[in-house]
Amino acid sequence: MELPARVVTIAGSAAGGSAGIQADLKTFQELDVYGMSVVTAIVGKHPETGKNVHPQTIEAIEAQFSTLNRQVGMDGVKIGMLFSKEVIGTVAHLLGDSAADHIVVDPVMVGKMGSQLLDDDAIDKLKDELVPMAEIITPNVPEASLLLGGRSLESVEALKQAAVDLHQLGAGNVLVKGGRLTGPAVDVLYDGHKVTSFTAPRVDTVNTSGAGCTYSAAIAAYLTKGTTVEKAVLEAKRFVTTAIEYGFSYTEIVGPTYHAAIRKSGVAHEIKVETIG
Ligand code: PXL
Repeated sequence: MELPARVVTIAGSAAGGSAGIQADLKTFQELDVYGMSVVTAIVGKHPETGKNVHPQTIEAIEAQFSTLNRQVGMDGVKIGMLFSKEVIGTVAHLLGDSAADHIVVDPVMVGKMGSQLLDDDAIDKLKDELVPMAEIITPNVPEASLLLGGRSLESVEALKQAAVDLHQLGAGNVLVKGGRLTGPAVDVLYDGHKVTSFTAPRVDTVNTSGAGCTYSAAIAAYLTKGTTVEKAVLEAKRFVTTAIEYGFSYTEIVGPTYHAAIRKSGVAHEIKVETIG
């Protein structure tokens, strides 16, 4: 039997299981790649102190990376929450010294419930050191806006311009995700030559926690398996849109997307792909 491709997520642990490392590993499993992880921070709110982000030490991050790199090796990488400038520098250094390929950078900054997942002073470091290593970056509207110095993005036309401008930062491809706008969920991909849009109908649900993590993890899985960038985005959007359609919650709190949705329902969502520039 052929061994599965190896993908590592370098991201935060989301205790509730919907986002971060937990969403990434569930996605990897569904897409039949071998998942590994480097936990950069633990996210979970202390009931008394209210403290929500518990960063891991640089030593712990280096130890995790070194272990998986020596014991297993890696074919692809998904980067999520890094939290601080120091961690960004460490991860850039570790990846630069490794044979890592297919690097997907999800520039995670603020959680859906408002948790700050990246220090304010770390955005420039992310732009300078990690974005240029990426085969693709996957900002949502608020993240693209912050990466562009606070530009407002309110239309597909603006997303298109944002993707073109963000490409200057040095990533191979830029996917600006328009899920936070109203109307259909339109994401815009720029590969340096061509702009492509990926459109799904809006799913009427609040249970979308971890959708961005799931999307970028799925892109990393497909790229690592050898698909083109356009096909990886298409298949990943089918995966995440179907997961959102079957999203659920065990409580009153916004719940997860359902990673097993395609496997359980046997049907993946249709996505419209168009060249728009
Ligand atoms: O969905 C963004 C995100 C990423 N990573 C971690 C998170 C969250 C949102 O809460 O907790 C670890």
